[in-house]
This record gives sequence, C-alpha cells and structure tokens, in this order.
Amino acid sequence: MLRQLDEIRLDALNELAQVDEVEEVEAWRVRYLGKKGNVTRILRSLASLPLDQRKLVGAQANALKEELQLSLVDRRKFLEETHLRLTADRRRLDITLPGRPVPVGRFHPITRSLEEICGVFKNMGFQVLEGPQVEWDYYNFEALNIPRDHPARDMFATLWIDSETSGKARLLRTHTSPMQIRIMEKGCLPIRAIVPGRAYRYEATDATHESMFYQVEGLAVDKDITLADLKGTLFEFCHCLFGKERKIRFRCDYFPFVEPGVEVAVECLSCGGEGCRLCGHSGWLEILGAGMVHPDVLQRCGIDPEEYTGFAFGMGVERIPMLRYGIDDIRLFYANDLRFLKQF
Ligand code: FA5
Repeated sequence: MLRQLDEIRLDALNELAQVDEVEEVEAWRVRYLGKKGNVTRILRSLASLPLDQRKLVGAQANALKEELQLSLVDRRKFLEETHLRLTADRRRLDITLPGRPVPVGRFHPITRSLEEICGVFKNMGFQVLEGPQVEWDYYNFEALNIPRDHPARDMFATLWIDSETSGKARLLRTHTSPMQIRIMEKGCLPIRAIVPGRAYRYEATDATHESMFYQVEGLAVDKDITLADLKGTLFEFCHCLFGKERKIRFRCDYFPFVEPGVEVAVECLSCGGEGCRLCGHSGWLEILGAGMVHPDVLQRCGIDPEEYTGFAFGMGVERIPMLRYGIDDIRLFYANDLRFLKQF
C-alpha cells in the first residue's frame, strides 16, 4: 500500500503540473481528493489493515493528502495570476477614461421632514415612539371621548376594516392620537413623547388633503402642566422650523379629547399672507390641532386628573415642507415624479 501511495503521488503531481486551465484544477481535485478520489479511497480502507500497518500507511496517506492540498492551492493561484496577466496584456486599460457616474439616491422630503421634526422635539426631551396603523375603534375613537354616534366621528372620514357596528371594529387609524391612550395606559409618569406615523382618511384629495398622510403626535403629562407650556413648546417648534420672523396663529378649536382645544396655523409662504390656492385664500395654513388632555381621557387611562395634567398635539407633516419651500400641492409628494423629488 505504501508503494501504491508513492505511485499516486507521482501521478497526481505530474498531472497537476500539466493542468493549465483553472477549471481543470477542480477535476483533478475530485480525482485525487474527492469523496471517491484515490487518496480518500486509501484513507477509507485503513480500518481493514492490521494495527502496525494502519499507523504507517495512515501517516503517509495523511501526509500525501496535505501535500496534494497545498500543491492544489499553489497551482490554482499560479493559473489565476497568469490568466489575469494575460488578460491585462491583451486588453490594455485606459485609466485616464473618466468613470461612469453612479446615481446617488436621497431621502424622500417627507422622511427628511420627519427626522427634522423629531430632532426638534428630542432636543426638548421628548422620546420617539411608534404605534399600529391598523387600530381598534376603542383607541381611535371611544377612549378619546368619541363614542359611536358622536357627531365628531364625522371629522374623521374613516376607512373601516370591520363593520363599524361590530362590537370590536378595526380601522385604519385616522390620526396618531390613539397613541395618547396606548402611552398613558402604560402608567409610566411623567410622559414626554412624540409619535410619528401614517394616518388615513376616506376623503377627496385636494391641494392640502391626501387620503394617506403623516402626522406627529405629541403628549406631555406631568404635575402642573398648563396651556402656557403647550403654547411655549409649539412656538419654540415653529421658530426652529420656520424662523422667528414667520407669523404664527394660535386660536381656539374643538376636539372632544382636549379641553380647551386649539389650532395652530402658519402664515402662508406662497403668498406671504395675501391669499392663494395653497392657503385656500386665507393667508394661513393650519398645521396642527392641540389642547389640554381632557380629564375624562386621563381618568380612563388610570391617571388622576386632580394630580396630573397634560397637553397633546397632532401635526400634519406634509404641511411643514409645503410651508417652508412654497410647495402648492400635497399630491406632489406621493406622485413619485423624480423631477420634483430630486429638488430636495
Ligand atoms: C387631528 O387629527 C387631531 N388628532 C389633532 C389633535 C391631536 C388635536 C392632539 C388635539 C390633541 P386634524 O384632523 O385637524 O386633528 O388634523 C391635524 C393636522 O393633520 C391638520 O392640521 C393637518 O395639518 C393634518 N391633516 C389632517 N387631515 C389631512 C389630510 N387629509 N391630508 C393632509 N394633512 C392632513
């Protein structure tokens, strides 16, 4: 068997020296080192040899296996380098040719706005949370003081998943406010949180309304929070995003889940307050609804309204870049026209 190993070694090394294509190296490997290869076959037959021969033949067969493996690596490397050299000689490269430009992607303007908005609130100490887009009637309406048949349901044209009349109906959330309940229910006080995310409404689109749009909800619950805190927070936010010169309007509004309720509008950039298509000829564009969390809502979430108060707001994200860059139609954001998107 030792002689047989010597013969295999000679044959293998001779054959390998004659291999001159990288692809042939693999066939050679299979012939000698593969599962049914010559060396493997001998290694497998060791068990049938008497012990003294087994040690001798085994050591030599293993040494041969190692030698062939190393030779294979050397040969493959040699052939690959030769191939590369020959190719380079044959096809001269003109390294002075300018490269082909690779198109660089960029973030969608709404993604950038979301990051910017969240950045401002993070600097004020708010944490960023997310919530489900498919929501229960309970969180979207009932817990927010909007029971079935309440006229305020008409404010939110809803895309229902289950029938509204079924006991536990699901819907596509019409605003990010259901997260107020989910956060307060957890009972970790005090709270400073913002929730960016999508909202859906079953309504005709126009220059300022889409059926899918983004909102950022804000919620602060603590001892001694007042309307002045809400006003200060929102004015600071508006100054960061629109500059100190821009006029901000803060006035009463109604939402069943806050008391009092307010609305914030920003002077229209497109017309400088004169009135245009973007602002519906009012000179102002509403960006958010807000107010002091209603005591009934606090109570429903297990928070004592005698001890704690809070404010909440929900802003329309698309309206922010519209006001900053004078974009006069919200639908441009989702039409996927690169000529528009590339400008940001
Ligand atoms: C709400 O959605 C309330 N959840 C806001 C709120 C939160 C009030 C917390 C009080 C406390 P409203 O329907 O007004 O309110 O929407 C808030 C903002 O979302 C609007 O000011 C507007 O900027 C934006 N928005 C509303 N509907 C659309 C729409 N169809 N397309 C684009 N933006 C919209």
